[in-house]
Amino acid sequence: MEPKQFKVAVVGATGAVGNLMVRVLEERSFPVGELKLLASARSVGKTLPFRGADMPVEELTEDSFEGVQVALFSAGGSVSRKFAPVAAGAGAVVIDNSSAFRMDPEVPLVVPEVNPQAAFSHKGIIANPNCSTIQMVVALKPIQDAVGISRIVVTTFQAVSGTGKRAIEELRLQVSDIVNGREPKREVYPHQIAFNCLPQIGPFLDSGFTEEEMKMVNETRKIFDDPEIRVCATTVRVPVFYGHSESVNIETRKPLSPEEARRLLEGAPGVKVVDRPAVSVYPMPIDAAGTDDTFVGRIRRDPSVENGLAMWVVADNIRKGAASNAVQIAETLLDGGRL
Ligand code: NAP
Ligand code: 3JN
Repeated sequence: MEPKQFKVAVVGATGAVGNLMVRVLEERSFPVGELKLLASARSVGKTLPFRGADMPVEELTEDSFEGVQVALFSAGGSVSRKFAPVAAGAGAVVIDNSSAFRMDPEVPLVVPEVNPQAAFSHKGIIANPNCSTIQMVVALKPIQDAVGISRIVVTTFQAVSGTGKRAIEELRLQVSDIVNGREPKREVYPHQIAFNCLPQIGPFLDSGFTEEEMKMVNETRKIFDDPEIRVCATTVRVPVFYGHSESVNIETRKPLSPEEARRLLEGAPGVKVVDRPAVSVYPMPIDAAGTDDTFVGRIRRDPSVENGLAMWVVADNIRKGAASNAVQIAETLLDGGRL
């Protein structure tokens, strides 16, 4: 019998994440029988390579989803809010990269290494978490399972690719302008990003936290199915192209030594422990970029609290943090016989 093939749509295919979704579908040999690349009217006439062919980009419309079985969305929240229900209504399983449905109790929020079973309860839409949440929960899952986590304090160092293709270009141009003695231009971020750090990702809320910070709090609770877990996040944009880094401090419910934590992490799916401080070996975004693993190092006791551990967690934000996680969700459905 011929293996089953699927009609797959990628919405936002010309963007930083969508482009990579197409590449990841190819790299991971997802059984794509037919591929539909969708973006705004601006992109009609463009093509993207897939399995050696140049595939045309079409304009996203209400009629785009006829016969589509899997629809990967990454064109922002307003596009998802309008078109994800249209795609689901046409019979597709939508895997949505935006925040539009993440906290909807009817929509599973899935990281395959952490809560794969949640995917099977979908009603047409599955949400992909925020990139900063994904890498943190992949690293913390084995510890949560073994001893429980009561509190997380996290500071992120987020690459510009998380803001999309215009931000990648803005950092490149600003670096080039500055090293050549020209005044840097600023369009995407509120301040110069080259040679700088911005302690703001997304709009500020009345609480003083940003939206990005609250995504980490609320999504972690939903994915771990633990409304009690306390999370305090500070999210910072740094002049790195690819790869988010995170300084993570946790308080565990039962004691866990750094050695035991390291052993648990070494056996965890999707995790690579890189932790030889004596020879300056630890995770760095330049090494994580282009991979699908979550790298953990600097594992040590946090002596400032009882049952405290500190660690450093790095992953490619648009691969594991977005495109690869979305394709892995589709693979989870496929392997579970739900496609
Ligand atoms: P990007 O590089 O700016 O790309 C945006 C994509 O959306 C482009 O393909 C664009 O098409 C398309 N688009 C915009 N408006 C559209 C419309 N009205 N109709 C159809 N297509 C439209 O952004 P990105 O970095 O890829 O991110 C896209 C979205 O993915 C974000 O807004 C966010 O919701 C999500 N995201 C999630 C994570 C995560 O943490 N999981 C990380 C990054 C991004 P054109 O090229 O034709 O304009
Ligand atoms: O800034 C980053 O590093 C990640 C950005 C994610 C993002 C950017 C624009 C809109 C999101 C997201 O996935 O949470 C959204 C959104 O859909 O709200």
